[in-house]
Amino acid sequence: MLGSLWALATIGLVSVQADYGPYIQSSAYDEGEFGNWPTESYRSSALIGPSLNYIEYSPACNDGQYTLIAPRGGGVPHPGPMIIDQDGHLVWTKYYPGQTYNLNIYTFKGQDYLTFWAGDDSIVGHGDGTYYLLDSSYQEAYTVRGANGLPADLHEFHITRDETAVFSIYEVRPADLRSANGPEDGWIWDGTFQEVDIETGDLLFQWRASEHFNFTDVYRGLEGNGESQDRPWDFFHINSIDKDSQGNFLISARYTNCLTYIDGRTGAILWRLGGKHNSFTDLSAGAATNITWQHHARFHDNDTTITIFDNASRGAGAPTLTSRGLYLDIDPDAMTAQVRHEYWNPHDISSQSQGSVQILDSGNVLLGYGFDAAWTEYSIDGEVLCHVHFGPESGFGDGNIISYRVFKHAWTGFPTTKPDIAVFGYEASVSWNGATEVVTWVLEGGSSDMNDDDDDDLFTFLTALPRTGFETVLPIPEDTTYPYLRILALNTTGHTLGATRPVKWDPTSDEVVVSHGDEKAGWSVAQTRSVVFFGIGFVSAVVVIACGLFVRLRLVAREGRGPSGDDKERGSWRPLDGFSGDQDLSEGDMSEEEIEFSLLGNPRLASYSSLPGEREENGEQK
Ligand SMILES: *[C@@H]1O[C@H](CO)[C@@H](O)[C@H](O)[C@H]1NC(C)=O
Ligand SMILES: *[C@@H]1O[C@H](CO)[C@@H](O)[C@H](O)[C@H]1NC(C)=O
Ligand SMILES: *[C@@H]1O[C@H](CO)[C@@H](O)[C@H](O)[C@H]1NC(C)=O
Ligand SMILES: *[C@@H]1O[C@H](CO)[C@@H](O)[C@H](O)[C@H]1NC(C)=O
Ligand SMILES: CC(=O)N[C@H]1CO[C@H](CO)[C@@H](O)[C@@H]1O
Repeated sequence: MLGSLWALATIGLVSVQADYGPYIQSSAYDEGEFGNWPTESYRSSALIGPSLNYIEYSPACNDGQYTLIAPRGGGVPHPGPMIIDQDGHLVWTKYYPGQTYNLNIYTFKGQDYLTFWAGDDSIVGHGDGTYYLLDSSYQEAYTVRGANGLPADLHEFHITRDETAVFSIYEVRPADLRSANGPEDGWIWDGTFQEVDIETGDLLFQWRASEHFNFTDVYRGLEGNGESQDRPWDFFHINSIDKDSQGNFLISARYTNCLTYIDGRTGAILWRLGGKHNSFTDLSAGAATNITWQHHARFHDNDTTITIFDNASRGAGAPTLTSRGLYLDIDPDAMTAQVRHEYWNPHDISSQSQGSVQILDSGNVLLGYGFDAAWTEYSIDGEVLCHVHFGPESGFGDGNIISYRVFKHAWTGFPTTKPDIAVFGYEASVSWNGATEVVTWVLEGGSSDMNDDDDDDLFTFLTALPRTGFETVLPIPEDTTYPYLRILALNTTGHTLGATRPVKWDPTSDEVVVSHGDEKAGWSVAQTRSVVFFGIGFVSAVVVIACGLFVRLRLVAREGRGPSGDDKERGSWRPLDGFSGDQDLSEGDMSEEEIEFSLLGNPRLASYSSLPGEREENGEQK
């Protein structure tokens, strides 16, 4: 038995990962050879996953947390929030109508929620939509909109330490624009923010820039706007809001080139950092206060420091200066500001809009480059640890694939759907959108497709493999005679978290059988099968996983393993010094054993899914 399990593990390990995985330092990727937005596709799911290019990599980025982006742009057919694991594989995505921005995770009343904005972003650079809070099963626990009917804008949604929500609003209002050489009866997009109670939607505080700022305080001219109600002047452009322990607010507004600290009771301006009325003495010879078109200001360290993404250049003409992350020490008694750390990218990214800075739980610092499809994880001192492209560098500034901000957090997801399964020939592919806790997939065979009241014991263990990537491919043992197959999802302690619907299996059929787990039909999954399963399969599964890990360690230890298939850029994950994606590793350099591995590994998903006669079982695809 051990022998056959070993063989299984060996086969399984190389064909276990259906996702291709990230590119490593691929210049072809960055030159756009794989398209405007390189993606992964899967057999068992119609979702599109990200295809990343790791330019720099360090194990210091491996904290087990997930990267959060909201891809959108001209090259993104179905925008939506997206969770990516630390090896670059899709974990969860969902398509929303309109566009999505600002995917993040907050703890609210003791529970973790995914938060993001979705809606219409076509209103000259801002939006009208809804903020969503999804719980750990990806259900909408709360939605938040602007109070008093004002439009909820895409630039900010932040849950404060008081467990309230603050967010941005762009409201069309009349204004006397004579001080800006405009008409007396002019129109503005007023820079507004609200603080509301998340559960009731009650308005707690509201602030309007036009009531506190002079129109001469900004760095953007009318540029032909302001004359009429349908062409208001966006003079302020609020893009972040934070609240401190004293109940005051810190906001960033792009066209003021400053951060503004606002009294949380009266709305009065207490101080400004940068811009035309800078309140601070700059102890760093200008570097702490010379911010321009900045984004995403946040307090840290008991409100004694601030992080900022400096320079979303406006993009009119190519930006020449490089964007930076800033970590500032603020002394509001002495009114001094000083650079504690700066985060410069050696790859010279100029982001003409958007962007973010996050101090991670690990102490590293993550920058999202907004309009340019990149994120970089730095040590706190500013050393680049990981630098990742999620779109080709040749397309930076083109807007084909962008993410407003990029965050990284711990997350545990238990979807309410069943896993998705696709079966063809002697391979069964399985994935489960959003399930973070699955470590083992168990293939079972049965004599009938079962109904709700059937006994789970009628299914028999066939094989088990560790989960890697979004989709895992399990080889169906050649001596299998069962006409129905299903796949169970197990967590680290061997408990069943879910099961695919049983699908009819005929190895001679030229049709791919697919069952999507988000469909309503079919029997429900028994949650407490672990005891029954334990006796039959769990021990075997543990042995398989142990064998698999051992084989994997051997593979990783091997120097210079070539990529597989006809795509020489890709392969399973390996350290950067082991393999550069642009290296030409011809098969001549590989041993027979290695070639055999490479033929088994990384099946071409495209040819699989384009087979004729593909059909859906259990109803139509969502
Ligand atoms: C606006 O301009 C007036 C007149 O110059 C000045 O007194 C006032 O302090 C300014 N307000 C702000 C917020 O800068
Ligand atoms: C601000 O200061 C930094 C550090 O001295 C410098 O690199 C950057 O170019 C300056 N930016 C502007 C807009 O002057
Ligand atoms: C945080 O700052 C406030 C004053 O701004 C101070 O009273 C408090 O003690 C500080 N807390 C910590 C943990 O340092
Ligand atoms: C595995 O799942 C079971 C059932 O949901 C749960 O009780 C157990 O705590 C889980 N194990 C781990 C390590 O999370
Ligand atoms: C800090 C920095 O590099 N700022 C630049 C951002 O982009 C604008 C517009 O291109 C420049 O004027 C700033 O100097």
